Order: sequence, then structure tokens, then C-alpha cells
Amino acid sequence: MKKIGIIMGSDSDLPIIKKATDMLKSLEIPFEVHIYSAHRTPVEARDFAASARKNGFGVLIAAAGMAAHLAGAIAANTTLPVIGIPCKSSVLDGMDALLSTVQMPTGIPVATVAINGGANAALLAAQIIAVEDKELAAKLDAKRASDAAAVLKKDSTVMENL
Ligand code: RP5
Repeated sequence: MKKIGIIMGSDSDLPIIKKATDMLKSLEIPFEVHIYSAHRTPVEARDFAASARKNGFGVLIAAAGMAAHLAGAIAANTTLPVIGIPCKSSVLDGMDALLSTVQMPTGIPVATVAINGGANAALLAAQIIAVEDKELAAKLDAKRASDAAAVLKKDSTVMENL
């Protein structure tokens, strides 16, 4: 199975990344995590993206806050699918990172998930890998079914608590 590469702009983004790695672990998908910044370590970020395909990665996830150029900078250096996670910082409620991540120019796409959307980034990466992996696709189908069952169980008792 192809690996998923996860890059975060700072170790302060770790709580968001943990949501992604927890999900990938639960689906038994191999991953590798790095702290590379588009601004503070641009050479390492570029080199990682440029060599990712030959190093066995299938999808890259990039998480950053504030002027969040990381996902775009990664996408500029690979044609692997790149998923961006805008991270909320102490000001502007993450809108700065959301717009910096999502508003990519034509030709360099970044699939952007919700602000702090680490779990969905992992699920989207898994769904991309599962296009060519029936076993993983079955796990994703089973997760959908069990998530739906959990909601319906709550529905069946909701009136008891009112
Ligand atoms: C971004 O700036 C990082 O992704 C982080 O979300 C934000 C703040 O970084 P630190 O100053 O906490 O290292 O590049």
C-alpha cells in the first residue's frame, strides 16, 4: 500500500495532526510525519514534496496556520494529490489559514478540508488510496455503516432524555 505523507508547518499544529494519525492508525494505513515549513524550512519542504512519489507516497496532507502556504508550496512540487488542513491560530479564527490554503491558482490544486479538519483529511486520503485497494475500501464502507449505526442508536433513545 502507498504511504501517506503528513507535513505540518510547526509542532504547534500537532493536536490537529494527531486527529489524522489516529484515523490512519485505525485504518492500518502506513504514514510518515514531518515538520517542514513553507517559510522557515522551504528547501526541506520542497525536497520532500519533489521526492515523495519515488519514495512511495500516494497522497500528501499538509497542515498549517496563519499565512498557510504550506499545502500550496507542497502541491507546487508534486503531482501527487495534496490535501490541505487550515489550522486555527490565536487570531482570525482560522479564516486566514482557510483562505490561504483553499484559494489556489488554476493548475495547482489543493483539496482543502475544514479548519482543524485532521480526521477528514485522513479519511479523504484513505479514500484516494482505496480507489485501487479493495480491502481498504471495505474498511471504509464498514466505518460508514458503524458511524451511521451509532447515530441511529442515539436517535432511538433521544426522547428519553427530554
Ligand atoms: C504556521 O504558523 C504553522 O503551521 C503554525 O500553525 C503557525 C504558528 O507557528 P508557531 O509560531 O506556533 O511555530 O506556519
